[in-house]
This record gives sequence, C-alpha cells and structure tokens, in this order.
Amino acid sequence: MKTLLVTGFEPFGGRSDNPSWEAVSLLPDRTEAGSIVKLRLPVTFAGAAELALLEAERTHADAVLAVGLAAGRRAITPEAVAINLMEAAIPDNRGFMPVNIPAAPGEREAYFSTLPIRKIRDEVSAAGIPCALSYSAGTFVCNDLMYRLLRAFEGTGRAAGFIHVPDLDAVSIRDDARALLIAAEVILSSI
Ligand code: PCA
Repeated sequence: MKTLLVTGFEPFGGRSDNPSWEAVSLLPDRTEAGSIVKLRLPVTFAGAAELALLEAERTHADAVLAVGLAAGRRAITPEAVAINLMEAAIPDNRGFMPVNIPAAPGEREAYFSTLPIRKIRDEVSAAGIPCALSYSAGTFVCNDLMYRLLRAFEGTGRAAGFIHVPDLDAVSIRDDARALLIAAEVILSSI
C-alpha cells in the first residue's frame, strides 16, 4: 500500500482562511490507490519544509503533494518548477521577509516537479475543473517548500511537487477537494 502525504497551509497575509488546507482536510484517509496522510503547515520559510519532511519520515510517505493558495489565479495550477530563491513581498508568519536569499546557497538553481503534473492537469480538466500548468511557484513560502522537498528527495526515488489553488471566487472548496483527490489518485497510481 503506497502512502501520499498531502499538505495545506494555515492562513497568512492577514487572511482568516486558506482554501489550501480547507480543501486538503476534506480528502479521505485512503482511496483504492493507497493511503493519504494530511498535514497543515505554518507559512514559514524553511519551517514548513522541515515539518513536512519530518511527517514524511514518520509516515514513510512515498510521495508528497504540497498545496497552497495563489490568490488572483483563475485555475488550479500544478507547478512545474521550484527555484532556489527566497524573495518575499510580505513577511512570513514568523515575521521573516527575505529578499534575494537562496534557499540553499551554492546549490541547484531549480528543481522540476517529480509528480505526473501533465496527467494530473489532463484528468482534472476532464472532470470539468479549470486546471493549467504553472511555470512559476513564486518566490514565497510555497516555492520554498517545493524546492526543499525536491532537494531532500533527490536520488531517493520519492516524488514531490506542488499544486496552487486559486481563491474561492475562481474555484470552490468542493472542486478544489475533487481536483486534489484526482491528483492524489494519479500520484498514488504512478509511484
Ligand atoms: N500560499 C503562499 C504561501 C502559503 C500559501 O498558501 C505562496 O504561494 O507562497
């Protein structure tokens, strides 16, 4: 039985909610394809990745799907790439606001997602939910989490990646959760 860790984020930037965790919390604990472990993460540089990696170890997760909010987008967006750059326009939830600082000094500039993002895009779209690949996860905590997960999993055979969900006026929590379940099943069937 394969295990997928799916993470969502707490609120940040003065908001009272974060649809990423609301949607992740609606996922079942298991599907025919495997088990799903859910975890709510703080919006803190490095801290989010540290917690996600500890939980991945504890649960022997075969893959991690991290989910966050990208306000202003109009679709669910599987991220193709994470970059080695922390550049915040607002403080994280610990008050840290890095500008032009690498996540891992001297290391790789970028990692591509190791999740089957094109199959996820195709299956979520086929379910009638707006979904498009994104080629920038930004430079805030979401990108940082994705970069650090991929860096930690490099060479281990474990897969990781990120999906941004938009605000609720673009996609409802129910459709977010439907899309994440489709993504989870695609990932669990591929690992
Ligand atoms: N979105 C932010 C961080 C937490 C979240 O849900 C981001 O896109 O970086």
